[in-house]
Amino acid sequence: MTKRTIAEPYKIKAVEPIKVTTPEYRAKCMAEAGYNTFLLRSEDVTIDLLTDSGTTAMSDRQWAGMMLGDEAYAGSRNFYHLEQAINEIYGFKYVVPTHQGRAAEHITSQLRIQPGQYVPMNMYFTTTREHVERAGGIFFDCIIDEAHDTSSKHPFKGNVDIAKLDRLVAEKGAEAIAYLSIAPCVNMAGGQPFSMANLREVSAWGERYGIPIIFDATRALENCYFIQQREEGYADRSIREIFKELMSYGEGCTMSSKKDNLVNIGGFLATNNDEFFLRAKEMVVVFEGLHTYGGMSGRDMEALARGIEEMVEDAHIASRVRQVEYLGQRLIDAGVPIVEPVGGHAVFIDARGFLPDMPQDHFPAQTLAAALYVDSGVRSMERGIVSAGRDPETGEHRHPKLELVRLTIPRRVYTNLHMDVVAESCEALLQQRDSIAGLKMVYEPEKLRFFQARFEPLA
Ligand code: PM9
Repeated sequence: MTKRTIAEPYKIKAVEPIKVTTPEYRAKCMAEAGYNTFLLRSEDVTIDLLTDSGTTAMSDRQWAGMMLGDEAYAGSRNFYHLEQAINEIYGFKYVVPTHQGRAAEHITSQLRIQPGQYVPMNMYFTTTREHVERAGGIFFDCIIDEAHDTSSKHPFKGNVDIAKLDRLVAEKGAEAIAYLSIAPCVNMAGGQPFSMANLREVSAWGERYGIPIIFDATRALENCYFIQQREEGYADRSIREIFKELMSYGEGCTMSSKKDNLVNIGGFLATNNDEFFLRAKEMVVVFEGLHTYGGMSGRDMEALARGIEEMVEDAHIASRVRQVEYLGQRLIDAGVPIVEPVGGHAVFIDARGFLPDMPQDHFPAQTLAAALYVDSGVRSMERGIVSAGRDPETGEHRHPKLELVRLTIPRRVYTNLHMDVVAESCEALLQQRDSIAGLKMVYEPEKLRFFQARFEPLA
């Protein structure tokens, strides 16, 4: 029997109108934004697939919680709700709230890395690597090779290659490794999960050398859904149980609550390590705010506590990932080259496959993202040479194997008819791909350049 349709497990109570625009108007907006979708005004966007970060629609229960904000400077009751939700669902003892994920990464990197130490990650993430490097650490890619191959259909492309970790220890010694930064549903690989079996091996490897795992837990829920669907022994386990098991292999995590946790702002650092917690608590007051709010208001912490409870509902996560799958399948059917299997939070178009004659130095993914916006008002994001930045030693562009356009699906925001519009626009562009010319970069910020870089058409 074919898979039965799952309807969204919610009803829509409030709507936000979308402005209707023309291709001529959008061409003008794109030129004014320097061909960078981050620099567009949101009101000029028809379907916003820039990111799933902070773009979630909150539930009525979360909005009701916003009215129960305790805005005391110290000891807000909402902090204790948040702490309890994290203790119960993540299973970590201690919580340090932060305004968003990168603040938790900053504190973790500064406290846990000695200059010159390595931090193995299952592929880089932009902000995580930046904080590791700022703390004097060295990023080491330990993801399996299949993750760099858009044609590989490996079901767990987020897996760690233990042989790569062994080689690092053999060359540099275990004391040269600060910790393992392991990300579920690896963003830059196309939202690809790791298996629980692989995580168990990584954890055993770490224990052998006394090297802890600190998760970047940003999209762990979607990873749990893939484990439930694809890994033997997990089909009858609830997402909540799988999630608890997954987190149990970590000493702690950094978290951008703007994703899994179903809120528009927030983050935290959680750990079972007493010493790390004490030092993180001391540091958070310098950079974020008191340790019982860390950059968030009481109402935001209440919405977050409630979001954490809602995120582990099986119906929610199944509907979320299956909407991403729906868009992916529409694109596959239309012949658009995408990263397969389809990831948990986004569909990634393979810009090299889409524009095979364009050199990477002409920014194919950036170009395609700009063309998609002009065609239909769909906003996407470049995840290729621009995002990869420059090598700090040579100053040259890094040339990643993956040159992707990310169509990121916000949680509980769009319907599958919106997905149809996106798929039709990609298909239309594929038919006109010979007329798409590349870009040149005319302004380049030194750090995280993809956010603010500006471009001009080459032709
Ligand atoms: N990710 C994203 O759109 C927000 C913008 S950065 C391009 O994918 C991971 C895996 C993330 C992430 C943010 C952060 C940082 C850490 N890890 O944005 O600071 O995907 O809350 O989290 C974005 P914050």
